[in-house]
Amino acid sequence: GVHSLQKPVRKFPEGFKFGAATAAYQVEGAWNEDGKGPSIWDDLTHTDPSPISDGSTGDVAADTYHLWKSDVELMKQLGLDFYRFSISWSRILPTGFPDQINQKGVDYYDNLITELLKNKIEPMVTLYHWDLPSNLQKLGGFANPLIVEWFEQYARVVFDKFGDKVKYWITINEPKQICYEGYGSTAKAPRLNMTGIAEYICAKNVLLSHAKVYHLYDENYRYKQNGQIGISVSCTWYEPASDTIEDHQAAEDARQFDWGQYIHPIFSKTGDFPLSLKNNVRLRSKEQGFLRSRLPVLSSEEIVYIRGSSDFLGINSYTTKLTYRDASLEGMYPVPSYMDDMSAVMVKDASWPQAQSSWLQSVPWGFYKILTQVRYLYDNPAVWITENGWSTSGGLIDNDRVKYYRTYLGALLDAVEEGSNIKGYTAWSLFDNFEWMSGYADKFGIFEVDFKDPKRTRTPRKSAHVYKEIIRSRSLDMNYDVDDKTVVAP
Ligand code: PNW
Repeated sequence: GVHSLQKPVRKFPEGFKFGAATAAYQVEGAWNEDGKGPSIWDDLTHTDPSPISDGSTGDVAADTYHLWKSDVELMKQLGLDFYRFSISWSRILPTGFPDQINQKGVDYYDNLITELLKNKIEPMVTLYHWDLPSNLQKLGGFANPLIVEWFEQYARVVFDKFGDKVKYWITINEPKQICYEGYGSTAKAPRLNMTGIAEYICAKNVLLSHAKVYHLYDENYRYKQNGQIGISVSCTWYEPASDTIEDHQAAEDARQFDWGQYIHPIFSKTGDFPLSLKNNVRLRSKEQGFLRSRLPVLSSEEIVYIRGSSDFLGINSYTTKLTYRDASLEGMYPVPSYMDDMSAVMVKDASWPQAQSSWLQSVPWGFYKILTQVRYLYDNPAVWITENGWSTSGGLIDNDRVKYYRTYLGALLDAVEEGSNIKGYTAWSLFDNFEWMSGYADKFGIFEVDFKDPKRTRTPRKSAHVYKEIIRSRSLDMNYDVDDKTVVAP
């Protein structure tokens, strides 16, 4: 009868939490208001000619600096358990240093946090999502080992001001994007473009900065504030393009360079950088005439200091790439370079659904493989999915985004049912926002933002309605037709 056609409803585990995320520079605006100091993203977007593809800036963005109160009302309507946002370092410490604390900046975050808690939405706060105070970049930013102390001094101010109310902390968002894209290429500020050298120096300093702030919290704040602190790492799945040993090795190298570089030192039993990363960079450095490996050494004290320095692993995951090794392509990458050290070639599979962002294709089984691999390699750590989402060019009936969220959540449930210890899930993003070098062209919001409207009006997309229903029911109803094109939101 009819009942045999009913598919199951897949329940999320007891206590599983749903959230949505933004980051300060991408949404706040008010770039120079109320005493905020400049950051490297203010500097980059104000460069003439603009390197941003649509010439835009985050000067106003989604204007959450002014709209925070009505935004919390939207989050409440959506039923969010938590809201992940980042603090702008230079809004609190305009010079980067703690001698001047900008009270109006502190008030802004205090008001937002208080309003969230009043509405039973947990704040999950990222200390650093890429907007370094300009002064600290002049001093070298993450290429200067002193960043470890600067970051600790900033974190002390944040924990002192907000730590009684915030129970979930993320130190640093996406080390690879900071280091490789910012220091090894021109894809992110500060666009240092010194590949083969700078991203590895940055990697060591990011790991030590993270560990320093973990230990600061662990030793001086945890006993009275009782929260949890982790790091968010972006994880792409690299699938071998064929069944040859070479392609399997290329995919494994790509995974170790991409996220093992940051996860292994913190979450493995042995600590330190992954062996394949150390070997690849050391061998090539030697061939190239360097006297030491371009990958900095972690001393045994540093290895111990970094190892175990996280209460949970934040995973930001979006997509999958096919990976192969081709010896005839020797020399296709500059020497020295991160890509040459890895010696893997990445391609897209044309059959995978393509988002507005060129790097983003929908591959739910790749997300499943990431979660399974993390469970297997690092002894099943507590995991929060701190970002996952899809970009379009606009429109309110975002069926492809709905399909992406539903199929990725299905893959997450597959991993959970096999034992992965996943605590929560975060949609990127709550709002359309400033998508870095792509400006406002790539829209990730489950809420549309009208950037032509001075009021920056927000409108829920179909995906917001679907997400609301998933949160309300704490389940995925497998009878929902993911290819349903109807206009009416469920
Ligand atoms: C993240 N990848 O970056 C950032 O944390 C957000 O600020 C950004 O807006 C969002 O994703 C969308 O781009 C990415 O490896 C990091 O494919 C890594 C990848 C993609 C995006």
